[in-house]
Amino acid sequence: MTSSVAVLSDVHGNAVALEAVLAELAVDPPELIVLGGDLTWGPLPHETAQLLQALPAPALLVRGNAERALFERRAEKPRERWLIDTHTDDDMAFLRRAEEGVTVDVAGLGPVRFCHGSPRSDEELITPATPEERLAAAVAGRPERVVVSAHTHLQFDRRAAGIRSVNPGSVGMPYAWEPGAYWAVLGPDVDLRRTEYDVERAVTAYRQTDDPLAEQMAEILLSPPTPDEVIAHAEGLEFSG
Ligand SMILES: [Mn+2]
Repeated sequence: MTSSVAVLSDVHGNAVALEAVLAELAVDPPELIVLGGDLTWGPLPHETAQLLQALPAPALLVRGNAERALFERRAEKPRERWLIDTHTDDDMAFLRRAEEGVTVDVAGLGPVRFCHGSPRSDEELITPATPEERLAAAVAGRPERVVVSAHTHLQFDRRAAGIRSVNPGSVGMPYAWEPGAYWAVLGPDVDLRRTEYDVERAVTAYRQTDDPLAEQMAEILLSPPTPDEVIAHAEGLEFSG
């Protein structure tokens, strides 16, 4: 039984945001950290991977669609080539610890399943508006009654389809009204967190990289899509990729 689990997902290479969350975690370390995937796929991949290798608690890694793309070394676009080239061998060795999903028995919550998109796909888009029927299909066969997903960059805590569907939001690329790094602590309840950090510093750091998408990533940080826009888009697609 684990008393407290910090969940950090979708860092997307924003080492500045991650640093702020880790500073908060260092003050009051959880028993365990679960990293929910899409960690280094962004403008500061190596800096992000280095921070993740010095966490203040033991960590389990869930594989996101971005880690899968790195492992497959798919490089059809300049951005993909840049990301593959920018990860060091050590960065890749760390990411290769990632599992498709992990289950942790959390005090007050019972067995919790952590996944990236949904238990059945790292590209499934689960939002607070996902119809109960699709949510039930997405978790079919899983015994856990609490399912923590990521991937949509939306923070929520919802009871539906006989489960508690939780998303900690995104540390480095949130789709939210308020700027900041979004994450969560589980045990004994679900505590959704937001940590303020210097977004301008992240934007400046992005613009100093050779990331072909640096400017777009900076613009998303400065004016992200609204949650309503993201929900409408995601529910239209159901699966990304
Ligand atoms: Mn993803």
